Amino acid sequence: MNTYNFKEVESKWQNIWLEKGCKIDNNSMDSKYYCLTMFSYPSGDKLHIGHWYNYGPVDSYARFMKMMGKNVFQPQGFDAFGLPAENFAIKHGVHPSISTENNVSKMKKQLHSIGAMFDWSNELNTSNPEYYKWTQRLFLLLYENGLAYQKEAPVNWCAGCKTVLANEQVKDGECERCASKVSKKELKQWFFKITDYADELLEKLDDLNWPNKTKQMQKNWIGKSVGTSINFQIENFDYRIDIFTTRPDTIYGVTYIVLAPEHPIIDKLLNGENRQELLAYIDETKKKTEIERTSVDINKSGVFSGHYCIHPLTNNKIPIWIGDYVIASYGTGAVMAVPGSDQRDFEFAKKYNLPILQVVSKSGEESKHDLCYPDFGISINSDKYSGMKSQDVIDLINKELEIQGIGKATIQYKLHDWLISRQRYWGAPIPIIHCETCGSVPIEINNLPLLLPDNIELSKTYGEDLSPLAASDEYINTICPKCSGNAKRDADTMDTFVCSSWYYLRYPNANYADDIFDPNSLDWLPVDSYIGGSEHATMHLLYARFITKALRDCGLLNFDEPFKRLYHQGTITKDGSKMSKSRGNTVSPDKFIDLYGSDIFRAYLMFMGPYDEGGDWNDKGITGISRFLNKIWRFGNLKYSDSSNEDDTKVIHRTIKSVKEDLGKMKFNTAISRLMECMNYFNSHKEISKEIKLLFIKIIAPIMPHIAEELWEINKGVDSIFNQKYPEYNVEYLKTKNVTIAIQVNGKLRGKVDVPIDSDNNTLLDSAKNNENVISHMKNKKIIKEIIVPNKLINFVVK
Ligand code: ANZ
Ligand code: ZN
Repeated sequence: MNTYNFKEVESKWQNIWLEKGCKIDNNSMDSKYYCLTMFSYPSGDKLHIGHWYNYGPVDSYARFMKMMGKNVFQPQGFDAFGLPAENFAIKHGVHPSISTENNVSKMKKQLHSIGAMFDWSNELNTSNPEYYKWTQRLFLLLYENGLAYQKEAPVNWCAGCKTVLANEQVKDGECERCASKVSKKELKQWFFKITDYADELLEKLDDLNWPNKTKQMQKNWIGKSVGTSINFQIENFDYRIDIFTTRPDTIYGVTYIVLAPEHPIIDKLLNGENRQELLAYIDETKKKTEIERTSVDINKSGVFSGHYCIHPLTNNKIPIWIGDYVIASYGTGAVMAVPGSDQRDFEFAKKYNLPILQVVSKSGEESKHDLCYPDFGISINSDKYSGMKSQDVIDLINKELEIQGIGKATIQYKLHDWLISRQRYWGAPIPIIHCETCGSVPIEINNLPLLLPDNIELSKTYGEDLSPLAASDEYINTICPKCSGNAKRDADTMDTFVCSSWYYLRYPNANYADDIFDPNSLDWLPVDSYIGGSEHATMHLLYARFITKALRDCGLLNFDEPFKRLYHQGTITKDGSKMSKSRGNTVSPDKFIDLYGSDIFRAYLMFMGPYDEGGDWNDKGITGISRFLNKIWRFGNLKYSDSSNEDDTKVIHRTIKSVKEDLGKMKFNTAISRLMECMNYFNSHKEISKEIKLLFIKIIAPIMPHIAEELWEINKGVDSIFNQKYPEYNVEYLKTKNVTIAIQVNGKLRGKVDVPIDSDNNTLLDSAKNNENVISHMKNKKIIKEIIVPNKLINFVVK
């Protein structure tokens, strides 16, 4: 037997697989299985171990499903537009198209070394005009259907990246990427109307086979809140303030109104003598982040506006304040403050000496001290509602307000429309022309793609609200398609999350030239298993769900949800913190591939821990997997025995059963443990039956595909091992022999029990203690000692 030459064997099979193809098979659609890992992002560096951890084990799963008789489609591609790629290009002084191409080719080489069954004939690259042409088409579809619109909006502005960020990209008031402080700025921006789908996005979550935590995160992100909007008339002014409350039952406890500093009505209230003070205060709050403003432990601040409202039910005068704890973008940007029932209002009232009224209490009695009782209870000091359960009062108040025309039940969502325009270069240009006469005019499909010009100087600073594209006269100036007058192209590009919101629809026929995707390949959808990091729980996964629903309503799709089943692999950490380029703690897989080969590296990653937990990277254990592989090689080269031995058969069938169950649940680490036990059992064998040998090679094939394919060939298996059925186990061989155990109490035989051979002590004790005669002899006695002789006897010493 030769020693195993992984370099030769692995590259041999990688080339054969690539050539013979793992190409999509559009024939057996009944058993189709679309297995997708999240898009890879060629932002600069090569693949690190974290990427491998996504692609390697998932390929093992895909290979397993193939051997289970599924028609598996596993594509790959590159989410190649975006800020990190642009910044990388600027830093290295190359054009992003060139650096992206370099990065993609490096990544492809690495991906190739995984030896995965990717269908490269359907590769996608979002920065390719043949792809972004259809991203632009998607934009126009949404635009035509009223789901894309432009508006002036306060946006998160990152001075470091010189761009607008989505709310989701702001973490603790800082830019997720460069950690600069994020400030608010008014800019004209493009939005997708995801809020139209808020309810459906929420409701359909229940039907999805997704991790509960992720569903919960989406629920919180959508943030549905059932409440009431109420109109407060401003005294001596022809204006009304609309507030949103979830507790209309507390309306008799309103002692003041608070407006967000950004509230538009403030402008009209600013004519008093405290104008300067108000303006200064408003400026001050703009520097604070939303997190700072809403957090419970930060001191709330505010100023009195000098104006009053009239309470709609009591006609009392109540002061209007401006306060930083009210957020402009939620609800109506105004609240009715009930310091007796709301903690934030309570603190604010204490600080500024505003009255506190109790309108709900637990017992229905008023307490002697000022306090805040935030729960439901019995209404007090609430006119005709006093004495009722406060929860029941909600509907009654809503009715009264509605009859008077000053309020009604409404629903609010935390979810905002998706801001998709970016003042950056490396993205899909927005296919809109702005004409002074005709307004926004969409570019016709026949004129797509609207190409990104490549002669743009990127290292230059373009000023705060100027996209690099706006500086190019050649690009910006054009002719209006409607009136042929002079017009300007939109200068912004689309958020990369737009590119990745629909790519899974195009994969099954990635080269389709006639439309955004091939309607005849839609049988592949929805995706059967989608695997990727949990950091995408809200943005990408919510956007993709929205786009699927929007395209359905445009008549292009006939299903509601893109990803039937979602799985998050765990994260690989290094010394406790997440491996990522920005932290500079990435470990390159290349060295290990070079030293040990792809099979060992892949199996080692899978062996690190449960797949959904990940683990901390260290390479200490990799030699253990290396020894395991050598045992497999020795086993695969054993000479054949004439007949098979019964114990061998039993061991292999038990292994089939547990490994098959584990692989079906992506429990790779326990599957490998079983396989190791099995290999240890066979380690002293000098010969083995051909049947058992081939069975073992098939069981291990999804986990170590190269060595399995090689051993399959050496042992004259037909065709590729991956065209074989995954072995079935025979229940006959799973049965274990029984032995009879004698049960003694204080040394006298009191019973017998049959148990499976080699049962553990707990099983033995449990069955012994269930024997009636034994029970009667131990009645009212205390067990002092339990003596166990495995497979023979149990003796209870009692007193
Ligand atoms: C009176 C009240 C009394 C309130 C009470 C709560 C308890 P969720 O559940 O998150 O929707 N609120 C409304 N708009 C706000 C804004 N723009 N910024 C800050 N706070 C705002 O919260 C709704 C409640 O949060 C609303 O109900 C309002 O305070 C406050 F015992 O109104 B409540
Ligand atoms: Zn025009």
